[in-house]
Amino acid sequence: MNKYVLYGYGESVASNQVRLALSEKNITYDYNLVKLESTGEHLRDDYKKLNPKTLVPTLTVNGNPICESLDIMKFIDNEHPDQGKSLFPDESETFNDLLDFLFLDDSKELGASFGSTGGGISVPVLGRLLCKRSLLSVFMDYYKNHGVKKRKFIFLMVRIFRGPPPGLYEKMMYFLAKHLVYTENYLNHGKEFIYGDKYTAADCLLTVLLHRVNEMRFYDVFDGKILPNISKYWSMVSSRPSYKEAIIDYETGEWKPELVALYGDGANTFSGLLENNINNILNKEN
Ligand SMILES: N[C@@H](CCC(=O)N[C@@H](CS)C(=O)NCC(=O)O)C(=O)O
Repeated sequence: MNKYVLYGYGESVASNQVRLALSEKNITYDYNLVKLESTGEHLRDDYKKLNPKTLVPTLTVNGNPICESLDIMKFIDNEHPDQGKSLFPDESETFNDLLDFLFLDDSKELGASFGSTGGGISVPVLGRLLCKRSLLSVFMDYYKNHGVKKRKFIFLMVRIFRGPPPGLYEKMMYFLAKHLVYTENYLNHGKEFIYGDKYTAADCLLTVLLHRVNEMRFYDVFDGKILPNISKYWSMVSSRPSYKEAIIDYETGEWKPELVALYGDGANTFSGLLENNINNILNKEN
């Protein structure tokens, strides 16, 4: 029997997606928390040996690392075809395009797909967590050790501006609106899950992205008024036992106080802009 150890962070999109897949497949594993912006544990040599890009998650299988979240999910699905949900039902272009849209591809620009927008809308919190460290130590650590070249610069900017650099969040509100409307239209198929009648890896990816939208307090997205399909889908996926087991139960507690510091007990201050963008896109379509 394989021994699985997952290295991840609670409030990480890609880690949540893998934990959700493991939960839906009923796979047990040991877990190692790797802290990100607040301490930079992922940039240390011992972790970099496992994951040269210095990203989470990593799954080790009998000591051998697999780094990319989608590769981890595919490996698990292949190893355990008869256990839990079958996450990769086919290899069609339609399914792969959907995964591409939802996957956090670190080679894509922030906002280019729904997956990379999940990172983009998190920047206010990431900025506050980075500010737990001095500018100099963030600069040295990211510059010297980060395994993805363009992220060295992005994180440094986010530390300097203590959050999104000017204009970035406005841009993210446009991209997020666009990807939400695309998802809403996709769900017009009227089926229960995003790829049809069966739960798949695409649901693992989408559930986590919607969780991030909710966590960043864009509550209007879920109230059923502007995006009714997404609202219905969200109620269903967030009621699955895997949602609590893989996402809520793994929260580190680092994000909640930062969200309170940013927004008190209210909605994201950019919610109005997001809603305007969604309405503009919907109006153009009609
Ligand atoms: N394509 C990668 C992306 C992983 C990724 O971007 N992970 C983020 C957390 S969601 C991370 O490690 N961020 C820390 C950093 O870039 O310093 C995957 O899907 O595994």
